[in-house]
Amino acid sequence: LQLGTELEQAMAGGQISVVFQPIIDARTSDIVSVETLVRWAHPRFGAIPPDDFIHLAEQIGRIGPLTDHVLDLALARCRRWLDQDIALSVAVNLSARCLSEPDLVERVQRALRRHGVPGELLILELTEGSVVDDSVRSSTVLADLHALGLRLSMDDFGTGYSSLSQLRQLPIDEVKIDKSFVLGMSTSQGESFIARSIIELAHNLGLRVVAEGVEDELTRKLLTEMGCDKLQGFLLSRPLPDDKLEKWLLART
Ligand code: G
Ligand code: G
Ligand code: MN
Ligand code: NA
Repeated sequence: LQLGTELEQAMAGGQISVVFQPIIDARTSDIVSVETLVRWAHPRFGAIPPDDFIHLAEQIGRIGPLTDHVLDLALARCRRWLDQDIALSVAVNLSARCLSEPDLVERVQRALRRHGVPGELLILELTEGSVVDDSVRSSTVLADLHALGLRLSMDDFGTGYSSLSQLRQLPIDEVKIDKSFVLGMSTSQGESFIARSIIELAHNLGLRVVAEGVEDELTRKLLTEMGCDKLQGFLLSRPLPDDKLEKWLLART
């Protein structure tokens, strides 16, 4: 819990940064968006994995400020890309707890305004668990976020408990097939079958599909043949710091 008190300081002191992982259109290979992933470079402990400190931030009630910080870094970059005539959507992960913060919608709206980024360029990634929560389902938070023009993406899809009727009723725009299924596709028929089923199901509900964890050409080929809309994974690119992403973008145009 010592780390918890250091978190605030870490944000102010620039120890918390973000990297961006490209997401490409499966058919054209054009880059369509990037997923923002938070990093903590601790002066004594080195790189602390996000899974560790996000959990910690949730426990000590500081996930709100951390999310705002990440959103701020992501939208600042997005604005700079816009200034270079690059209209790249940016995805930010929301932890389950964020959805029950009463001022979330207002904070997201303010952040978009502050950076002059249209809502259309922001994607919020939600976990299945968070939208299954009764209080979230019965609230208008998802609809209110959607009304800002941004897109909602269901992350880690296939691992949680969201039902078909929820997918249909909630204002979700896309699903991300969990990497546990995608990683096994080149060696296991079972995983391929799951991926194919998710794609078909999502398309029937009018949703786009992103596959994460694409690590090899065979998987890329299979997913593209199945009609998967977008691809993300180490085969295409690892998460990159801003300057490396810019080089990656330049090298592809
Ligand atoms: O970044 P990495 O590649 O190690 O991600 C590990 C986990 O941490 C993933 O589940 C990812 O969704 C989560 N994660 C990364 N950045 C953020 C963030 O800014 N907010 C939240 N809530 N989760 C994040
Ligand atoms: O939970 P979420 O989907 O937001 O997490 C994204 C996580 O997936 C990050 O930790 C990111 O580094 C990781 N990731 C992205 N692409 C790949 C990949 O091709 N293979 C594996 N094993 N992990 C990946
Ligand atoms: Mn994600
Ligand atoms: Na995921």
